[in-house]
Amino acid sequence: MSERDHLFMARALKLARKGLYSTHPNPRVGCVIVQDGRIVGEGWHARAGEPHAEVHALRQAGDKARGATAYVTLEPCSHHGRTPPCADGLIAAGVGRVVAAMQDPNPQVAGNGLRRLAEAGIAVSCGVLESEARALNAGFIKRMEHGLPFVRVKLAMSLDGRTAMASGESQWITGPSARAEVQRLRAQASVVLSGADTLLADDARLTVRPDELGLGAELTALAQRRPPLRVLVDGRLRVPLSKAFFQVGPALVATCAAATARDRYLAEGHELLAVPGSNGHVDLRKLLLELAARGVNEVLVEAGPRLAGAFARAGLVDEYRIFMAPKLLGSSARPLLELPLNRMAEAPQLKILDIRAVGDDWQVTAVPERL
Ligand code: AOF
Ligand code: ZN
Repeated sequence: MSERDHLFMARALKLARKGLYSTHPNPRVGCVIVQDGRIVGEGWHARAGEPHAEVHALRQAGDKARGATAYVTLEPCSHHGRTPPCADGLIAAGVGRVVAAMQDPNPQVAGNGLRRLAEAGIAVSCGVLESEARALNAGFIKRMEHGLPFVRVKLAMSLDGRTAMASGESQWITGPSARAEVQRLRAQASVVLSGADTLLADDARLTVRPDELGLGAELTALAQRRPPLRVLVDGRLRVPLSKAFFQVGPALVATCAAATARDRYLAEGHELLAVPGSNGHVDLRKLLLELAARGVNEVLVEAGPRLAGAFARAGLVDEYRIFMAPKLLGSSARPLLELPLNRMAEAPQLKILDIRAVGDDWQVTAVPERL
């Protein structure tokens, strides 16, 4: 694979990233069509139900697609979903070569798109900038391969690892830049999830506020059309419907309390989902399986130490985003995670992938080491 392939695939990935806030349940995909070393068509997938990246790029390229090379960040589809197969579109346009970053993990495609192209006499290669492409669609891939969403846990802490005062007071540990970053994390998620403790303590709404996203007009408008579903884990139905969380839009409440309250939630525009559990605690894996079945790719957990700790203990966390503020909250403040451990050997091992400054705070991205 040539340097040129990398260059054009990098451009296709950049286009794909424009769909970060709007394509779910679909993956983010970008496409670049190149004739004689020049880009003649570009496209990206914006919303499920709307044309795929290849369609936009082919439209722009017109006749210049004949004999050209198409760079796509995901294997072109071969099935009739909400839209017709892109592999057929590429064949009809007469492209000479297709370069994909990765195979489509969707079992309806899974190699069939590339095979169909090859059978039509098109030169096909796959795997250019694959790890970048996989990172962009970690949620879609996890759902397709494991039937579970990608779970990202956001935590905010002081330099001494505390997350709230003993009273529960936690606003604000981090500064405005970190909070804007959290807004973008919410907007890119299919679900923003929290627990009863957090809602009762902070009166959190878990909404995306368009003016705080710091995105351009086009992406902000797209994000607004596809806000994440807000999910409350409330095993014992402790959070009253009068809370702000329930006033700002529809929500899903996962509970293991008797579902007799369903109509009361429904009347207010919310869904009550009965999930098995024990001792008033929802079985989080079962909840995630149900969310994935509904097309949820990425879940952002913004919860207190108990619920975040429960996700960690159940081995359900794919990534931590820990915002670290230049403050010391002291010894009576609350720890970041409720994770009772006695021996060093029991401590979960993480790998830090990235640390960056966000305003006056620092953002640490870490993933569990899977042994
Ligand atoms: C592509 N290019 O830009 C995207 C693809 O319901 P549909 O028709 O939108 O199909 C959705 C499926 O198509 C999705 O699950 C994934 O397998 C593939 N997405 N494929 O060739 C694109 N977004
Ligand atoms: Zn397609």
